Amino acid sequence: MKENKFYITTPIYYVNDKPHIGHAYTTVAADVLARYHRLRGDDVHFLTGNDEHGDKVARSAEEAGQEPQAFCDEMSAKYQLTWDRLNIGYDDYIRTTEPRHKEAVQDFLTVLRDKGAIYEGTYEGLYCTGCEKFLTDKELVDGECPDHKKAPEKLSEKNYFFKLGDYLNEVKRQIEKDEIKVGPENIKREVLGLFKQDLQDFSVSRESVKWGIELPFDKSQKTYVWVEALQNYITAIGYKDDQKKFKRYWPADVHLMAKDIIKFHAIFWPAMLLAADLPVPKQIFAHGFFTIDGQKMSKTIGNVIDPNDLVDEYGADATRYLILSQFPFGQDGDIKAEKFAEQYNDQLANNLGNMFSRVMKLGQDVGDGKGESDGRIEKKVNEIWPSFEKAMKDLQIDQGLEAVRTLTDFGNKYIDTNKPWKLKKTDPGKFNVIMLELLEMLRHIAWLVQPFLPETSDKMLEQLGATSDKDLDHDGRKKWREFDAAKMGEGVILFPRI
Ligand code: ME8
Repeated sequence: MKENKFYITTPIYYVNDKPHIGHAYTTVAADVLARYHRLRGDDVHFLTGNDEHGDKVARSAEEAGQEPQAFCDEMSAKYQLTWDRLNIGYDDYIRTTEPRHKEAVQDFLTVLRDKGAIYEGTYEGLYCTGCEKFLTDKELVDGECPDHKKAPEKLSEKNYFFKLGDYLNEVKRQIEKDEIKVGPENIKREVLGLFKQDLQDFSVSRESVKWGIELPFDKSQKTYVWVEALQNYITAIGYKDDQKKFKRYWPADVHLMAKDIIKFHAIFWPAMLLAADLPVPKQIFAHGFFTIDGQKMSKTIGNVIDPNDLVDEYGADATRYLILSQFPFGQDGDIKAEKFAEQYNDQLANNLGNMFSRVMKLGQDVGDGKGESDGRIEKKVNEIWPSFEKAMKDLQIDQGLEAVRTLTDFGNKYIDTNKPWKLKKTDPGKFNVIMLELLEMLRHIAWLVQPFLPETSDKMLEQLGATSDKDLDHDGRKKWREFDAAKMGEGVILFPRI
């Protein structure tokens, strides 16, 4: 069995609407990290899925004139199709309406109840179905939910509560000590700040909600959608029915999300796990929340970007790249859709694409006899790998991409300075050595871009005659070697200019 396991998750997305570029951002990022760890030879388990219960989904189904389950099936299929089109290589897809999830949730809740972490009470409050949560007076703006621009409903009902208070000190301690690593640093500070507020016991059930999982110890209640949703991270890996798998992958190495749902993940979820005597996640990372042209993405404004439209226009790889390279991973930012074409041309067609074409074309003329190498290309390649790997291990995806860009920029400059097309006639020995080194650099680039641009990476390796590299391990692929030009192809255009 492989030594290192790497279990990474995305949030499970609500099915009340089809996927947009925000969902794609997290999912592509998780896929890139999963692919990177697979390259390293880790035993990767990448989980994504859909959150299908609760009033919000039930109401959307009603508006669509469908039964909730049929509606969920249709919407979940849209997500899965989008992920297929973006080449998302998840290992498992969890839907909260699946029996495996429902049964495991009931087991988990029984454990919490038996351990005395759940008690009965009454809840009165203002509930926003858009957020699927009770809001405090402080959170309202002019009596309305600021996110959904709707007045919340007054609800009073019998409820079961989770004794959050019993676990807060321990969760806080673990976050402070990085036993649960919350990142990036500003989000960790924000989360620690939350402990200063009045964090109250939260309810784990709803009496009025029909579309949900029955509480195992009170059939009049459905499990609060957030409480069961968080459990997907364990129900999917066999918490109930496959202890071997569960022990193999739990705790999660990374829960990835945006900061909108960090409180649920960094405070409520570890508290529930502690109550059940289960290990807590190792790392929780919230990337930034982005706006489109300065505004929050919304159907009403009409600025929602459908990732499928981007795939139609740019293809899967370029869309993955464009989505991820807008701003530093972990920071908020603004996306300007009209800039995509420009970025595509600048960074993919002209930079990586152009260098690949130039080197492949000139490489056709490599002959016998080699002059002396200045060693600069090999040195640069050997420098890039560690900075790339550090960035990827630290979840600095944008820095990983930056490392690749540094190398392609270096390559393009090296070609401009050394003018191999001239050397071909004046100094064939030097021409040969430079071209072989540039080709070897391309082989490294093919591996560096693999997590981001899997199709492009395959095309590059094929053209370079290096597909047998796939049989090597990570260290073998990273090793600088003498390029074998005998097997190379004639080159292809990786990114046609738009
Ligand atoms: O919250 N910028 O589901 P959801 C960046 N079902 N990321 C964005 C984004 C944006 N503008 N919009 C959405 C839920 N996202 C729950 C999760 S998990 C146990 C339950 C991404 O469909 C980002 O990952 O509202 C965010 O955290 C998630 O979509 C919210 O997805």
